[in-house]
Amino acid sequence: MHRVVRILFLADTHLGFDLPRRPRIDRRRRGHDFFANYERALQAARDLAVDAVVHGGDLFYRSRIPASLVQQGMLPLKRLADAGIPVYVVPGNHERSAVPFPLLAQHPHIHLFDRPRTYTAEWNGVRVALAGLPFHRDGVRTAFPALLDQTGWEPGQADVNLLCFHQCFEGATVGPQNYTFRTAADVVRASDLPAAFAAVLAGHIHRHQVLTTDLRGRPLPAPVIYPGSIERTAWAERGEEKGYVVLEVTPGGPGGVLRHWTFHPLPARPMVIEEIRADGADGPAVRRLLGDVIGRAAPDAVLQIRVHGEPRPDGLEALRAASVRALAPATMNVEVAPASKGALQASSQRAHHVQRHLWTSRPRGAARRGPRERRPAPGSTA
Ligand SMILES: [Mn+2]
Repeated sequence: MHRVVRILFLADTHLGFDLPRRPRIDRRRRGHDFFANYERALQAARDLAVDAVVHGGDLFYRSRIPASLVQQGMLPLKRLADAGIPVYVVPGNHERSAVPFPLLAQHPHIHLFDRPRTYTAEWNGVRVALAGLPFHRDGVRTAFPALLDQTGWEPGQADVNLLCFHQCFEGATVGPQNYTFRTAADVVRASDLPAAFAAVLAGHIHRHQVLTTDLRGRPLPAPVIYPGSIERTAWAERGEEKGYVVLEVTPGGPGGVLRHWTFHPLPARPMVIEEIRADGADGPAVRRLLGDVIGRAAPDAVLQIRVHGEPRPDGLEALRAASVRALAPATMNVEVAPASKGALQASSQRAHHVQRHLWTSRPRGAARRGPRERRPAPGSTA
């Protein structure tokens, strides 16, 4: 018998993102893309006949969600569990660290890290212990060693030890400028990671990455795997590939060995930022400029058009959201934003609304920062 365990690991699915029940305006909603990729990843778990699925948190896009959305999001997990593939779920910051849906906990094959705890299982003759904790909002940096103790994990408790959480880890990077998480209160220290784990399965950082060294370049006792989000949730993620990870662990060493991992990309819609110069432009001129950039973008793109300068009044009219959408294919998401403050009253209000809409799902904890750390644009972790 091959003493190998295969686990499909996904995180930050943000179900319900841009999926209003009663939309005020008729435009393409990105929420369906999130659901489609979620289903693709879980279907892969069945096709690959993995031994278990781990969800690294932020299953839903916020904590208060309609019951119908909970049902819709839970159904694919229940199908997996019904098929005999156990599912482990880490509550993320968008679940407020306590998943408000008792359905999850009721299924015998769905296991929730509703508090720091350790689940054990045996697959293919390999005893596996999965220690995990729900998202810890305040000062995880100092709290982490105690939280880890509270999981009840022990060296030698199984052939393979895995650790699951939804936190920033030292050295993780996000955003177009490769912002690096270092010493802030919400960043888990590399030196607090015990040696006896085969791998850390982490959610929260939306960029896929596997960390193998600390900030000084010293090897970590175990790789920290971020599968990243399954779709782009913010402009800061526009260059990132999206997907999930399949990993293979096997006995060996103090807590097992990560033998292999593979990143499986999912189709994510292209996000494009274009700039136009509209100073003094009238309606027809603005529509021409918009038509040019819209025509250049892929028909399924998520497009932001940044406008420089102050157009004439009818040019401003042409920049209203509904007018812009009318110029774009129905498959495209398009929004207009002012390139600078003070310009474009009408569209800047619209842009403000768009940003609030995009960023209301930002975790409260993300606002906390260390004294010397500057944060990237909101939404890049979340
Ligand atoms: Mn998230």
